[in-house]
Amino acid sequence: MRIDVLTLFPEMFQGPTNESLLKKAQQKGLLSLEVVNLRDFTSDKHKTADDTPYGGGPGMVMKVDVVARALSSIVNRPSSVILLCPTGKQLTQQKVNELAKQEHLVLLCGHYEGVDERVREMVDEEISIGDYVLTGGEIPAMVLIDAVARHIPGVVKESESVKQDSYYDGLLDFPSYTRPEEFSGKKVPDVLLSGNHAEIAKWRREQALIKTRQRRPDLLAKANVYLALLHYPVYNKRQDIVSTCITGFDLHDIARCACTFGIKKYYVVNPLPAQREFAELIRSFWMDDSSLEFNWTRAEAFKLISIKESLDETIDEIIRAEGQKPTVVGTSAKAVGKTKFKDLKREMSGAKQPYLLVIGTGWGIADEVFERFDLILEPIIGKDEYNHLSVRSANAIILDRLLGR
Ligand code: 4G3
Repeated sequence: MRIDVLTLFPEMFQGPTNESLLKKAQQKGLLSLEVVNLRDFTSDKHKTADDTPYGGGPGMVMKVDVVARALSSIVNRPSSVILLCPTGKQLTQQKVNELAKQEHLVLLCGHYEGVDERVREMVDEEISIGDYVLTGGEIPAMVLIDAVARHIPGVVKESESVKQDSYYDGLLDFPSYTRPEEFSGKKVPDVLLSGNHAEIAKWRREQALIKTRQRRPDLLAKANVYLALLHYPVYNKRQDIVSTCITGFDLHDIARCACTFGIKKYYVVNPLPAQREFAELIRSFWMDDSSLEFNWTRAEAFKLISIKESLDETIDEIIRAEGQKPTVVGTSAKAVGKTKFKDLKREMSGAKQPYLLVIGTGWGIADEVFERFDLILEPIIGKDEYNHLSVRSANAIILDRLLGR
């Protein structure tokens, strides 16, 4: 990976990037770090890189022309130009993992009170390392370099150790111990000395969960996902657009699956009034007082069901509940979707924003609905071309891939 840093203070990078793992990464040729002095791109004899703000006020602003010349001096189009500034999007482990996949990054370190607003149009993204102000973007750039470099294959000795990091799988680290076995009366937990690897793995996972629940319950917050079972407009066998019937199986099985995976609401979408009445009847039957007592797990699942006339009405209800439009995710058995399950899983687990997963009945969702989708999931592929899962089975697989542990 290549990283170019544009800064007014290149000396600041001397120490931190020339020790330990970052030094080794560069020696091994895994990381090529180029620190460029912005002052070399000034145009007057005083080498002025900053100036007073138009409109008055305290502080200095970094000049746009200096930054522009420095950026155009970089050969090979970089994958991403990043400005480190307090108003950027916060750097997270997820973001680090994304950046680590890129070939070439350019990091622009703002200084003083900031940069000329027109600089922001020249960068691909703005990143902040946290909600506080520093004297410059240099330390944030070093933080980013360090975090990203750990993910270049070969930099950290055991790639397993990166996978065990805090945040990697959304949990904090489990506790670690090394010799001595007893220190000031405090002993290492017996299970770690047992040699039973299965027991040790189980204990570590439990401890990570306990610690995360205590210290960072926000990390365990569930993804914000809604589900819609669409009965119209869908195709029949002859490619006519039809409305399909609501089935008892789909109400029961998908509701229980939705409940198991923490779906917020399961919308059953059908424009036919008689069909909706039928679904309401089944719903109220399984949710009356005696059922609640007799089979509360089923009643619990049925609470998730909401019967709607159209996809529009469904999306409107989510907007009203969440205060924002959900990302609408389509599914199809045909190879039209390009979004990988594991990518969407990652995206959803960190996100606060709502998602609406749309699953279709009949012979597939009509083409006109696909324009409404922000993303379309890749199809589920079995052993060969035979690809006729029931919507209940497909839903179970999809929810497990996206929301299962
Ligand atoms: C204002 C980044 C200040 C605008 C930079 C650069 C904090 C962070 C600066 C600008 C910074 C951070 C320099 N302070 N939280 N100061 O990542 O472009």
